[in-house]
Amino acid sequence: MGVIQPMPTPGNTEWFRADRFGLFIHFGLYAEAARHEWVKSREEISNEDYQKYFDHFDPDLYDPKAWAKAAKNAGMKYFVITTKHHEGFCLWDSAYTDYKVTNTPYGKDILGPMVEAFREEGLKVGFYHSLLDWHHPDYTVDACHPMRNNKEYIEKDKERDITRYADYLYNQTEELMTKFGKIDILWFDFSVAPGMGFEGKGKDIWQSERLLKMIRSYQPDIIINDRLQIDQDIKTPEQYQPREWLKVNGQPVVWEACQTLSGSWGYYRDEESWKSVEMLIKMLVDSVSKGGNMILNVGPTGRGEFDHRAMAALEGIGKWMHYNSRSIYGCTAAPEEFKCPEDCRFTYNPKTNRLYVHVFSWPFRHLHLDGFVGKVEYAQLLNDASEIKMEVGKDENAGTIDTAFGSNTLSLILPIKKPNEVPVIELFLK
Ligand code: H79
Repeated sequence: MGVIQPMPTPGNTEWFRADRFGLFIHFGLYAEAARHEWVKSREEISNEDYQKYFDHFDPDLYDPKAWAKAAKNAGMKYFVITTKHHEGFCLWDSAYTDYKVTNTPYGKDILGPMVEAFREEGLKVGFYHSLLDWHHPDYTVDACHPMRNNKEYIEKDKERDITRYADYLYNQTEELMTKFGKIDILWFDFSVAPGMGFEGKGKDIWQSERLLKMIRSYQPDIIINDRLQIDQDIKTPEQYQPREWLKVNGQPVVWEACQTLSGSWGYYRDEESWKSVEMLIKMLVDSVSKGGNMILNVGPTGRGEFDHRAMAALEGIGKWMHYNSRSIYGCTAAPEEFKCPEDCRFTYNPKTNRLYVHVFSWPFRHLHLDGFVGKVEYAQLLNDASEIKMEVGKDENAGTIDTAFGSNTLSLILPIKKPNEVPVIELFLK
């Protein structure tokens, strides 16, 4: 059947396209400010004033095994951790900086134990690494920089040598690629647009070609994202759901929507915009229905824990996944010949030839599938394998179904009560 295949890429995305669901973790000094991971830029905080977060970084409750269990129970198959975010703080014992976790009151490596714990739970390992660095002495000011309005700081750009920063980026990336075993994903963030009278930063500044060559020499199959300004394995729409399978030059590509629980990525205590479990499940389903993945973020607290709101979301999704993950793993967009009814999303498993109908708005009694007559061998609710009866072109007055849909309309007879947040009907195709 006509299943869309994305364009081939340098790395190996086969497992990634089957696993579909990952956990993003944003953990750094900004967890203590607890008001967005961009707090240093948003509030234009100097290095000196930001130092208090470094001096008080002590996530005493940090238990990577608990994080890994929470991810696994939510149905996530891979994770991506911020090794360094834009603030410049490093979660591992890098040889190239003192601005790292081992020099904080916590005093221990965070990254190594995390990698180990997630691997133990069977999750694939990904590293996020910021291209921006608001702490490095050679990193010049740009439109995103916390010191973009500070004349004195900008004046010193003359003494800054961005090629030294490029070497730092290279050396640290090399550490990440060589000291933690097999790394499955490398997620760079991001190339800066010009603005406010400052130049942008892209592939020439980062020396992206050189970086990519080195990364692939150590980790040939690794999946690399698109933000070095040279497309590699995945496109990464941030905080939006694409309207259709993401395309580059008209060709469908491998893609992953990165999404938050509440808007920010770092722990934000007072944020009120937490998404419901139902919305989060729909976003995951929507991604898979368009041939993509979703990576959902948790920003742990300064104590080193997933807070109760994040845990409740993960547990809610996990409960749904327990009954319905068959419509996610190994699934992709349905062949185009199948017309999706209103308020629904299709996913399709090419290996089993089953089509999954996700009903976003539960209708009264009937779900009509146009053009499906003769194509479905059996239908059931996925969560409990209860049969869904099917009828074709019954006379409206005689009983059950509106004949206006015609004889090529297959009508599914639904229970009155919807079984869970996002019910899934499994269609065994002929
Ligand atoms: O790590 C998470 C975010 O912190 C990071 N990517 C995810 C995974 C991210 N957030 N925003 N961006 C990347 C790009 C945003 C750039 C802008 Fe701007 C910030 C546009 C507007 C505000 C730079 C600063 C340009 C204008 C002001």
